[in-house]
Amino acid sequence: MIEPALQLSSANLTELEYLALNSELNVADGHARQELSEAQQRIVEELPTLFEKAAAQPVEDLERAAHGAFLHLFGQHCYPSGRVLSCYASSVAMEILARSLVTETDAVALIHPTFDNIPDILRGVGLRLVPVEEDALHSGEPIPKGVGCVFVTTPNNPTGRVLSAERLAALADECRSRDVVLALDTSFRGFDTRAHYDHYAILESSGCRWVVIEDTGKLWPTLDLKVGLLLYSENVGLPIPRIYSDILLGVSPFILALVERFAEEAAGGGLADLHAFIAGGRRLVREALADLPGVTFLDPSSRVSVERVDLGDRRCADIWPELYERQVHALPCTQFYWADPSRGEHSLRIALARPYTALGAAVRELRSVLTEH
Ligand code: EGV
Repeated sequence: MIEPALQLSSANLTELEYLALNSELNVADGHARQELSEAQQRIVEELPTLFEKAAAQPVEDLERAAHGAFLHLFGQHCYPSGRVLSCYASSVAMEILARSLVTETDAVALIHPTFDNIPDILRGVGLRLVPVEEDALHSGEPIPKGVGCVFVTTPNNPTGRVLSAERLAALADECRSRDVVLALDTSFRGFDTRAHYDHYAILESSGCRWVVIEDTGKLWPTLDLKVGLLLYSENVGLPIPRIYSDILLGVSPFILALVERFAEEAAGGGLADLHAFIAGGRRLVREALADLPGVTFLDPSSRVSVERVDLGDRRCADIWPELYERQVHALPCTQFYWADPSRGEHSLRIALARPYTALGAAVRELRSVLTEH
């Protein structure tokens, strides 16, 4: 067995998520692991028919239908339907963006904190990163000098903070006048209606150079059958389609057909049910831990499928061995603070897209560990 303390300090977040995969008390990764709703179960029962449909239809039609159903579900009506690239995952879209950016710039301003594979992918191609604090972003401080791109995760992971329409418009204007690419990762947008204003209407009318990464992977318990979407402005000036072609020919038409069906079901009421389900999980976590001395919830208005818990004086590293022993896996927030890990030392991220029984069991164990510290 690997030494737990060693794993905690040296691992990236995804490596910690691997450790959790076989545990019933896995509240680590942000993937959708709740039960299928009845309506979703019915889609799964029809998969052989869907497979046939996917095999029979031209891929172009399947792509257009899947993109439209997914993006309209969240109010994204003005997306450019001719510039949407389907990827195996949003991280693959991210890699394609990173490789494209490095052909024309050496530095990116990146939201801080955020999920660590974003800075890791950007640094992986040799880009220098300049942190932009969430507060600075939301209060409208000018973007740092010397960068070729501003990258914003909205709603952010793990904080759930959403960039408002007004701030997006101002940022897009600033990017246009300074000739900086504006890149958004909206992987968690499905959970928060405050992120359902039409981002593409704002981006397109600003005239800035922009890229958006969307993700179908966080919402529905489809066993990681999902796509990441990479959209870009006509004037983006980056070799995005060319680099896409280096990496893949396209995604499975079956998955595209599946995305369309799940999006249709969501539009017919499933999305509202999902929002209520996540809100219920969040309540469960807060009610189970609220009376513990020093414990607070850092993101009171968050609606995304993860919840940050501040541990007060306790450090993640102090409780990690005991959590590990009980097979409870949550993420330390350390690595989300990619420019200053110490700021995440006292908080944990708990994934909410789990059956209530599993979430409840994990939080009860966490409570008992926190009580002893
Ligand atoms: C989250 C992990 C990677 C990512 C997990 C995630 N994927 N590293 N390619 O999907 O919030 O737990 O986004």
